[in-house]
Amino acid sequence: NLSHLSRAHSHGDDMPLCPKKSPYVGGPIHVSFPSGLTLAEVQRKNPLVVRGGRYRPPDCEARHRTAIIIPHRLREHHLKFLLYYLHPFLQRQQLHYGIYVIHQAGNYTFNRAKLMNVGFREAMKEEEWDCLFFHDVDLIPEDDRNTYICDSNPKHAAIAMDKFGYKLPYKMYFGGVSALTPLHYLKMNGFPNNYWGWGGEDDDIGVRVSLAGMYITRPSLKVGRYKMIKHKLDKGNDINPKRFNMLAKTRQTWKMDGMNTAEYETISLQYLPLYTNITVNIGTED
Ligand code: BGN
Repeated sequence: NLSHLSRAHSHGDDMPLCPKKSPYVGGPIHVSFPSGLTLAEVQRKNPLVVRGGRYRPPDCEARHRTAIIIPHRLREHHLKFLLYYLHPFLQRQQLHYGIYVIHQAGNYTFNRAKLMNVGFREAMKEEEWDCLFFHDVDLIPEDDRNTYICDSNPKHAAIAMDKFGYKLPYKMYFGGVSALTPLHYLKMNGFPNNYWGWGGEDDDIGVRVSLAGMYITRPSLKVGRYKMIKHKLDKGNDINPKRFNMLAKTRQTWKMDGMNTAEYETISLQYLPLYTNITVNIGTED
């Protein structure tokens, strides 16, 4: 009789819904970056995470299904720390979740927002996620009460980052970590595809939110705290000089450029132990 083997991962109708407030959620998290940490160690610490970086609470039916989308290139070092903190954090919140890393192939200028569009489409192909967290690879949440679920409107979660003195740098800031439902995402036609290099794409996304008739919600400054892993400006992600002009035109462009025009070629899809790795060719600027 092998029935005991499948118990932990069977999700029949008999399981109770998880409580509204998880009993495992604490308060502030002390974030440090232990040297010598390996992915094998992260794996060992998260035995209930299954192939592709997916998890469901073992003893109750989750109320929320959250996909984490992480645009990435040459930041394995940051990814390791993020996974180290994020997996236990999401488990303490009793979420059904999956982590997707969207890796930009080649060495053409980085395009964070377009990678998010790829992540949205690929994640939604696989499961009925009810919330997507668009997450920079170098930001670690510092408080358990920063719940990774969606609001009735698009949520900006990274309101208080250490590099900005734990304050919002400016009122319309929408960078770092944000959370949208599939409906929010489609309503604003996703994110822009044409911001190559650093800067402005997050502001464009913030403008889209209001052009689509929505508004930005935020956790409190106490809860929406993040530590950024220190780094220099990446090679292949130079400051985008066109960002001012593009940002001035969002009102004219948002319906013509976004989820409806995101073209890319999937090079590989790997279900790794701690995350789903999707490598894509997103082309170049025309
Ligand atoms: C802003 C950038 C954002 C960036 C924040 C925080 C621009 C557009 C020109 C108005 N916006 O200045 O992309 O996330 O700083 O670093 O550069």
